[in-house]
Amino acid sequence: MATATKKKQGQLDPAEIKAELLSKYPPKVARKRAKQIMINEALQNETPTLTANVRTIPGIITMRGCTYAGCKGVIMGPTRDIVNIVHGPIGCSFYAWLTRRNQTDAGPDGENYMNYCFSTDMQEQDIIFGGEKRLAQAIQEAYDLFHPQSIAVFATCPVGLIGDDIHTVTKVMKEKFGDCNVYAFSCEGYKGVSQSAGHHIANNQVFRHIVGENDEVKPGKYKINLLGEYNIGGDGFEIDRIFTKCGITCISTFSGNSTYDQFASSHTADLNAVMCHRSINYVADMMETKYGIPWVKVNFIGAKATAKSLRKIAGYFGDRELIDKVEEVIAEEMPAVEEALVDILPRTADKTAMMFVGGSRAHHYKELFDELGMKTISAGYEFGHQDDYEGRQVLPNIKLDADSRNIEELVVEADETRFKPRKSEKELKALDKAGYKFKKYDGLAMDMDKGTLIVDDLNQYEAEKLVELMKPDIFCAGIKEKYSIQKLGVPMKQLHSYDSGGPYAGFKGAINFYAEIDRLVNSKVWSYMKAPWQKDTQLTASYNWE
Ligand code: CFM
Repeated sequence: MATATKKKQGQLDPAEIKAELLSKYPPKVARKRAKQIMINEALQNETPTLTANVRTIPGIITMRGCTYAGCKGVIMGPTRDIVNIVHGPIGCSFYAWLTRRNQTDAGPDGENYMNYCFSTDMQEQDIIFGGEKRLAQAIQEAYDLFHPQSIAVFATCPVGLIGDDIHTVTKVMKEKFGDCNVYAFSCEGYKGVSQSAGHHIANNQVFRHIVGENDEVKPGKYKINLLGEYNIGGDGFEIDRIFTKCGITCISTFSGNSTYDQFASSHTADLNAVMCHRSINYVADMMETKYGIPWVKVNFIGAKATAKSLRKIAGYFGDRELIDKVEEVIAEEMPAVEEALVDILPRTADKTAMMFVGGSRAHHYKELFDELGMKTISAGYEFGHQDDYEGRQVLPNIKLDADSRNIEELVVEADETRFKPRKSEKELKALDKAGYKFKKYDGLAMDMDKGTLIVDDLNQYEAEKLVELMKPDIFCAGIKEKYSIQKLGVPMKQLHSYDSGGPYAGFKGAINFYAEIDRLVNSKVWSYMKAPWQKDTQLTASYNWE
């Protein structure tokens, strides 16, 4: 055992903690992992210092998911009126069915396929003789039963391995139907190193097959798209409530509670507000190039962040009417938030948190912990890229590897008739002078304190070790981590599914989150984790497995 563990808890410096995490590994693995563990300096380097978006070392129990999960589950899963058919063995569908808590509201049209699980249920004979006929049959059946506007097909690993041509099948079916847009995603689980590759594949196909399909201009004065918001636990509903109150029209959300038509007419909006940068920045960039819609980074997690994001949107349009309305809404919503904090803050202040979630939430939720007076002592992503950690200024210096090159990069050009700059050169200059930044994301590291630990693709072993060494008051990750962490006597909050809670976005969401964290970090139950004989030296006893 390394000497570091002999020191008392809380006395270890970050370098010792890093050394301790690595000490268990064989030298080659330790060298690789060392590059994915960064003692934060909060610098805005031009060249990335942390390695990310690389393969997990075989044998390590990663928290990551697969490419299919990122495409079918994350980006397309929350759409409500597109029939999403999984081409593959039933397991891939079953385990992607209703497992992410995206909420939907069917609205007046009543179309909602969220509750269904559509699968081609491939069998051995399809693997041997090919599954294209079975896929065509499944598409036909879905069309006959539901007559949806659109059907999407998702490839699972075996489909790629046997080489079914899903794109030709969907093309033929689209032509046959004439009134239903059918397209496919080559998002086999093995396509990339994580679900992040699936986001990119989904972005490409949504842009190629849906965005721009409906030129009808929708009513509304201040029209935006909200990109990278998936309505987990109703977050999107709370953001919609706030937008409506402010008079902001959301043409399309990518993709919480979204419809086919929202995507199809999203190019008519005047601003793209990007919430989760990792999962959807490709669509934002492509829409800017093709249609001239600028994008800004926003965050509706945290009351202050919500206010800041609303001001950012209002500042873009620059109309006094909207600016005043946004201020009025903030003034109306904030007292309840402050009131909640007056009660809770004394119980949460100076406590510590750790967060290891996906590719953006560790950053977003840090805002909520800041509001609770809690320090984020260690954080990281499962599948973030270097720009998500260190800011988009490192983009030109990220070295592409074979895995990244494997994912198609669409070549996009300005649309001949529909490209329309939303702001004049003069207006852009004025905005720039006022400090308004487009296409900018500073990443997680900038907001983390100096000396905190940022870890990419944290694994099961390191998670437990970190908790043991740093003893946070709360640990945030997903269901796979939940119970192993709680067995260590530390409360664990799921930030993917919210443990059935939420919403946590917007003003009302912030209040919900404060109450939830207060309940978790101040619960007495954690003090009962040790048996009496483990705490009192006068007693001797042991568990029967010892
Ligand atoms: Fe974006 Fe997400 Fe996330 Fe993500 Fe996800 Fe998710 Fe997530 Mo789970 S799109 S990167 S792939 S914010 S499902 S809604 S919680 S890992 S941090």
